[in-house]
Amino acid sequence: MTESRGGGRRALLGAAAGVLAAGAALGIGQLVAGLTGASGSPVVAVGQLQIDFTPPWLKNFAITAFGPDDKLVLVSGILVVIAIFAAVIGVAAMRRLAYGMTGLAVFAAVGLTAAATRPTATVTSLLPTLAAVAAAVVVLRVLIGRARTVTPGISGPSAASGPPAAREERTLSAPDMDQWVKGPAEAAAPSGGTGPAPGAARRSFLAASAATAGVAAAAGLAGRSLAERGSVAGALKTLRLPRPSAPPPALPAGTDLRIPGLAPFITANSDFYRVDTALVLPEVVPSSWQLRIHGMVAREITITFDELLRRPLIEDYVTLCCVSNPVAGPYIGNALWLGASLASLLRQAGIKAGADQLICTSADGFTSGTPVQTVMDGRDALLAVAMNGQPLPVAHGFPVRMVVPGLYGYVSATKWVTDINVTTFAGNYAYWAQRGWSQRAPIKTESRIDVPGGQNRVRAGRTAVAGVAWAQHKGIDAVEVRVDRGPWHQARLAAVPGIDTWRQWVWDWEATSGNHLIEARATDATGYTQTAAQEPPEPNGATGYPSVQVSVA
Ligand SMILES: Nc1nc2c(c(=O)[nH]1)N[C@H]1C(S)=C(S)[C@@H](COP(=O)(O)O)O[C@H]1N2
Ligand SMILES: [Mo]
Repeated sequence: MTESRGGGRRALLGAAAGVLAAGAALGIGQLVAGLTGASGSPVVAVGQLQIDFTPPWLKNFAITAFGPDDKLVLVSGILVVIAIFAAVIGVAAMRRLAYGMTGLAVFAAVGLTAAATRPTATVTSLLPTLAAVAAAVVVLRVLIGRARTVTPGISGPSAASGPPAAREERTLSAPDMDQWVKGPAEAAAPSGGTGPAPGAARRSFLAASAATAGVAAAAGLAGRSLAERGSVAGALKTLRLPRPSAPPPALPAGTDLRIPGLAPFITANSDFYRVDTALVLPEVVPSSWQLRIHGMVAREITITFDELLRRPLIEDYVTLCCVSNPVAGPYIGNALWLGASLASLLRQAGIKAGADQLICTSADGFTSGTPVQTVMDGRDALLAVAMNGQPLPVAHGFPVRMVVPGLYGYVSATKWVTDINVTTFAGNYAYWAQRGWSQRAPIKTESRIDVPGGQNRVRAGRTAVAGVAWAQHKGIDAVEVRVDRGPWHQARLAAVPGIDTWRQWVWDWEATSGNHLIEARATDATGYTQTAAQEPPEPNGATGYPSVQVSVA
């Protein structure tokens, strides 16, 4: 009994030493990331690696299950895994320091691989992980050394089987200084000297632990604030946006039916959905931003932010939509975008015959593959610099992103865009196309029922059924609603400024008591009616009628 309690205490101290070593690693890693401007701490690198290699079904699950919190869930998950692994390393190190060091080497290998395989990796990207592992090595050595003076029976499994008195003696025999010099594994062997009394040993372990935790936290916080220094926040505040050379289409009266619960016609920037692979938002200051257009062009072009702003700017309402949006899902939003014409810039570069795809790369290495023909056909394909009259929020691509009406975001809406390679679809796959999604993905004609929503408890009598419908760059011509698979009824459509936005609709329902199924379907201006066939988001967008189940009292 005494033995198992001693073993339990040894394991506990080892685990604590391991977790503290990991904490020191994360803190120091963050600090070095902040100092060197490496794109992120080891945790970020590992998280990013995980995002890039997540199979599409899992990515969909994460988006559906955790929504906007998916990144928080990922980071928390990584931290939990690290803590467990670190505790195991600590316990192993109590038996033999070499076991612990081997565990740290595995940590180092994972961290370095993650950092080195980022598309934006340079040699400095490895520094945070290297510093983190060095910190972990030092902390583990020191803490394990002290932990062993606290607990008896430290020199391997056989030690625990000795009589209590013998073990006590070994504990007392490890001089504290030796551990710094030789390392705990060797120092722990009985040497016949006198060691600290148990109380002093415990205090020494606690003091070292507290110091480690303090240094780790301070380093982590300092790293965070260093990373934010020279951030885009200042640039965002001082940026003055030019006025559009052509004003946006006048917003006709009645674009917004103002029905409680119905998505407003314009989505506020703060409410706009966000989907991207960036665990840490790229911070691109306008003064360093450049866009290079190259590949199958007559003249390569590199344009600065100031030069972009001097071009004629267009302002237009465009509804963006994510291919991962499930039927009736939230990954869609409508904004007023201000930007330069992408087509005019490409005409200046001179697209060579045979080119049919733009591979557009962001500052963080994401790529989208956009059809040349779509960008050039006269629609407002923009290099956007503003959203709803404000400079682009960092999360939405500051300082410049692409917006192409009619295409899902992953094939058109590259945020933080810095490079456009004019090329072909044949043999060239962008980020999501490499992961099994379609190379070409026009937005499908779809609709959503917003009202009734919530608990879907409705009073008998006249009730508004309302929602939005979209078929970007085709336009919505009709929305129909049916109850309990009965006949279709025409909904009333709200006004729209053009064909590139979603359109609100409402139908007045004489609700009768009981449970009812309400469904909707949209018809676009080409005469196509959205299909009832249910398809999942992958590989090119979900289909099926949106529906709500209501109980009428
Ligand atoms: N750099 C970058 N741009 C990106 C993405 C990304 O992961 N990285 N995701 C795309 C996808 S899938 C969508 S749906 C839109 C979403 O734009 P939003 O976050 O501004 O709503 O951005 C697109 N642009
Ligand atoms: Mo998307």
